[in-house]
Parts: sequence; C-alpha cells; structure tokens
Amino acid sequence: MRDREVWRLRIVPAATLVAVAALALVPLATGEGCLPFCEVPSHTTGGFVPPVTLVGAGSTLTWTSLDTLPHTASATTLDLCLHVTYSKTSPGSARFDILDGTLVVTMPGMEPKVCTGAEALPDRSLRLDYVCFYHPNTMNGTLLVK
Ligand SMILES: [Cu+2]
Repeated sequence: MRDREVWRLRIVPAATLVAVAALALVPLATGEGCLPFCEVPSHTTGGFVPPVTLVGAGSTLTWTSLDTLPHTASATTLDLCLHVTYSKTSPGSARFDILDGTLVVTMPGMEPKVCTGAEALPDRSLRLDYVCFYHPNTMNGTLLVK
C-alpha cells in the first residue's frame, strides 16, 4: 500500500505536465467549447479528470462527482473568482469569457466575477488554477481559457 502511494505521488505531477503540453498543442478558437470536453468528472482520490481543461471563451464548464462526497471547484487566486459547489446528484457549472484580455467567470444566479489573478500566457490564453476546498491535495486542476 505504501509503495503504491509513493508511486502515485511521483507520477501525478508528470502526468499533469504531459496533459498541459498535449492540450497546448491543440488550437481552440473562441466559442468552440472545451477540450477534451466541457464536463469535468472528478472524485476525491483521482481529482479532476483530466486535471487540465482547455476552455474556449464563451463556453460553460460543468463539474460532476463520481463519488458520494461534496466537492467544489474553487480558484486558488485571492479574488476567488471561481467557486462552484457540486455533488453526485447536483453538478456545478460556470461560464468563462474573456473581456479586454481579462478572464470573467459567471456562475449561475450570480453577477459575473473578474479573475484578476488569472495568469496571462504568451499565446494570450488565461490560466486559472483551482482546487476542491475539501480535498485540495488530491483535487487540483488548471483551466486554460482562450
Ligand atoms: Cu472534493
């Protein structure tokens, strides 16, 4: 069991980097949805699957739970511009837009929020890292909005 845990800790960061590199090679124009999908399944042990999602500006992303625990998709930035709660019976979603080079997140029933902490990348996409508040060690991901 211990050996298996150590193996997981070593392999996850490498897998994340490979996923980032693979997605970065795929062009995604605005309004073309998300890659690989606009739905991010997740669970406590495996995190967000996959951990990196490429989001076309104007697209709505939905998080679903594969286990029975409550989860969140919450920006790691101080402004907490993304904070979606969800569970197996109640998926959570948010829409992502880029206005004047700034990432704007709109959650259902709320005013749009500006993500001042999103990182602008050289290809003009915006990077937002996020975690589950309850399981930040195993559930952490990245959104690349373009
Ligand atoms: Cu969680």
